[in-house]
Amino acid sequence: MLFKSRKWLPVCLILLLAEIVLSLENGLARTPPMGWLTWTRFGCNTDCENDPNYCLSEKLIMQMADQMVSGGYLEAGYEYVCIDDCWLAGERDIFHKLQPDKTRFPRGMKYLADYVHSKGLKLGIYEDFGTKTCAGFPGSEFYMELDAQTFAEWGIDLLKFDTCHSDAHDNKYGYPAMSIYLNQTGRPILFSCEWPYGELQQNLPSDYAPVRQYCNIWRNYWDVEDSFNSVKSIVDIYGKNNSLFQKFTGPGGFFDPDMILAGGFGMSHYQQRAQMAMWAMFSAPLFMSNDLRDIPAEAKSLLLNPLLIAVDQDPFGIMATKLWEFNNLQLWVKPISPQGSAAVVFFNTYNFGSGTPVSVQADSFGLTDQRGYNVTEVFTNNYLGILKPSSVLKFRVNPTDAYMIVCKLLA
Ligand SMILES: *[C@@H]1O[C@H](CO)[C@@H](O)[C@H](O)[C@H]1NC(C)=O
Ligand SMILES: *[C@@H]1O[C@H](CO)[C@@H](O)[C@H](O)[C@H]1NC(C)=O
Ligand SMILES: CC(=O)N[C@H]1CO[C@H](CO)[C@@H](O)[C@@H]1O
Repeated sequence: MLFKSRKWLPVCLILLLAEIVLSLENGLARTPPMGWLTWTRFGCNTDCENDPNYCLSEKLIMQMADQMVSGGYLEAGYEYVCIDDCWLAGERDIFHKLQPDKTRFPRGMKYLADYVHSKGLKLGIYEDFGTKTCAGFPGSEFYMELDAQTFAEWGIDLLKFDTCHSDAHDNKYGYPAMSIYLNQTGRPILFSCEWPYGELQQNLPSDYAPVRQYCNIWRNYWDVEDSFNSVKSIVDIYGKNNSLFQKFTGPGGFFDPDMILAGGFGMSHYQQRAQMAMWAMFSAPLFMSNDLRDIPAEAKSLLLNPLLIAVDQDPFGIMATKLWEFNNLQLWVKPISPQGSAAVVFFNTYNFGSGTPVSVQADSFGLTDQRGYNVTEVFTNNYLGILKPSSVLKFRVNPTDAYMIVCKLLA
């Protein structure tokens, strides 16, 4: 198919940046945070007796921290090692302080944080705004100030704050309160909120201005699952709410479409790279949930792809614009540095056939500068040469895959 010139003005995006709303001023998440999170791969496996190598334990976290360094992930930008639900003991201690499960985390969280820090990494932990966590462990409601202090004492660097067992009407009070308590500890702790996600689950509308003001990253949709359908459903929500979400995205605060599943079981290599491409286009946090001790080579090189990571980590921190969707093919364009440059993704959601042949003129996706652009294909690192506004680019997009290029404006 041939896409005719559809003019698109990068100027709109510059205006958009100018009116960006307040963000949380803790100095963190200037670019989308990157790291690793237990949930999709290890879930709430607490059975260390029968499943010692896969249960949620101090040993698992330390092994992942080791792998983050030796596998080159830290060097590529993945710095947070994060524990999700199910690390807690069933009860608070006699002083009402949170405590980890003693058999699975025998040396406590301060020890684990020190270990993770000694590797040059940061430690993330999980709690819940409600009376209990999603898995039924003690929640933070009525103890938020104490819990913030406890996390700071332990040396925690990121808090994922869930929304189970709470009334989502209270999120607009509870999340700001926790944000302020975290601030008062004096320790910069990246605040990952499920505030709008809680509202979605209880059919309440979300106001993203305060969310951005009190959180560094925020979930607003269902958990990602290890399937292309799940990834597609998330991309669809970002497409439907594109201009709204763009307004609240930028250094200091980002929408969180949930974990990266490259290296998992449920998606093909093509689907895994399509997910990474879209997340990079959204300026989304990149938290892998996989087993870094055992990762296919293809998935590893995808996770470490420097061009892809550079698009995600672009200092402008803009969320891509969805220009069109036609016959299951979506076109997304993200302005990146240096000014006037762009990352471009063709995302094919069709799951049949041998791919979609595309023939498209560069100015139809915003490459209108006569000086031209250096164009490189992201997954293969193929340099495609210089593209002028009238140049026509021809390629195929595989079913449930993406085609991704980076176009740097020639000075
Ligand atoms: C707390 O908030 C103030 C004002 O927004 C900010 O300057 C400071 O860096 C914050 N401190 C931490 C530890 O987040
Ligand atoms: C464009 O590519 C050429 C050849 O690889 C390189 O020398 C030049 O620095 C690039 N320019 C930009 C703006 O990226
Ligand atoms: C979170 C959010 O704002 N979601 C909206 C995205 O767009 C769909 C379809 O228009 C709405 O139904 C959602 O409320």
